[in-house]
Amino acid sequence: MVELKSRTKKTATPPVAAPEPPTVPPPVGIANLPNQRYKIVSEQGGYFTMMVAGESGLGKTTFVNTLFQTTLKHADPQRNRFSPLKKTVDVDIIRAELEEKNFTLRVNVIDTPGFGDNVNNNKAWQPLVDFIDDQHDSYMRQEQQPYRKVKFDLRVHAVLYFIKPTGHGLKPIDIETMKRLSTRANLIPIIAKADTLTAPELKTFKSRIRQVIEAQEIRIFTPPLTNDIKEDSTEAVAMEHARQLIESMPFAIIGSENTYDNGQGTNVVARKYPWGLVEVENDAHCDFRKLRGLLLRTYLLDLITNTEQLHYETYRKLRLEGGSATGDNDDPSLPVKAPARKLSHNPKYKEEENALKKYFTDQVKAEEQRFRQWEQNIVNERTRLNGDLEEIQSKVKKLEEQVRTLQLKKR
Ligand SMILES: Nc1nc2c(ncn2[C@@H]2O[C@H](COP(=O)(O)OP(=O)(O)O)[C@@H](O)[C@H]2O)c(=O)[nH]1
Ligand SMILES: [Mg+2]
Repeated sequence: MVELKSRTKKTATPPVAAPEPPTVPPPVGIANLPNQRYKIVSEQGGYFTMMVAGESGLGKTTFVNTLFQTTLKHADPQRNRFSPLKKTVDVDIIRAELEEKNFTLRVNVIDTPGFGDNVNNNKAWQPLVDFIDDQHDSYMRQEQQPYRKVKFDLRVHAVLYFIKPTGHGLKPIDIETMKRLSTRANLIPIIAKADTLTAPELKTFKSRIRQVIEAQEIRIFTPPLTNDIKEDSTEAVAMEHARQLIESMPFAIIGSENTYDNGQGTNVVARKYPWGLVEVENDAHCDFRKLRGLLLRTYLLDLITNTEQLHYETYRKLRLEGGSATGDNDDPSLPVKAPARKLSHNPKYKEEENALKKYFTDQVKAEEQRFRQWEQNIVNERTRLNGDLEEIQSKVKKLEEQVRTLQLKKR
């Protein structure tokens, strides 16, 4: 695993404390959270775990580096692999630490290189879903111990699903994967490499995706909206901010690890084209700032509480009841219900079972071969002994003959 400190503390514009544009009301920074909630988080260590998912080459790694304004490097590539899932999709765990005032937020990023790279992408979502389920399972087991001190908690608070900027629509694998992820974690779909689409294309693409998400009943994370609030109150401002965020979904994202002079003497994180710069932190160019604000600032606590109170509780209930919360066992998009079902349905176990079967057959074949060889050896030995016996018998005959001749001569 990689331990690193983001440059948050040192840079002039730290990712967590970056000023928001005038159009968006300034959201509450993580250090300014109401005391009680702040306490809850800090006592639990201020952990936030986020998963990035989607096809290779969509800019997931670049996005993570952009988010933490640093290049995350793996010291030892072997140790970064989450071994149980090695065979299909690798799972990299990257740790970062964000500091704001006296508050430290430890961020775990789960990267999933290799997703959807196979010729047959049927069930490509399985390793992602397994990872999320396994974390819930591990947490549940630790909680069931007599001393309920949870030492290891990698429950995923947010899954960023990267959608390819085709401009057409969602692929079946996107829909299937998002469906399954959304019943287990807070799903945030994003349009990758938004700079490859023109503004009108992006607009149409966004609305198409929204339609599919709605039609397929994919439950994406949305900032909570409450009615009955007084106008001009802080809540009203927050509601307006939430509404703006919801309207921008799915967020269009641009990632870059380079900075360029924007012509006004300021260095900005951007992608450079012959016709100009596409700025990551410019709301007119993409939704990067909105997403960062949602993740690490405004809705961080909602993502965490939602994970604990909705997704983890659902998982726990399903596992303990041995049936789904709705009483309907057949929805494949829901988390696994009972260990037996998981065993038989999980390709990981299927693979192990097949390997064991093969091992057993090979062993039996080898033993049979050994037995036949042994049998053959015995036959050979008997033939040899028989041959020897005949030889000895004929020698005896000859000797008897000689004895008789000698006796005759004697007379
Ligand atoms: N045009 C464009 N290219 C990007 C963007 N983000 C990343 N890339 C490029 O896409 C390629 C793949 O990026 P990478 O982060 O390795 O993708 P990953 O496989 O999803 O982790 C690299 O050449 C990046 O420079 C983006 O927002 N726009
Ligand atoms: Mg990558």
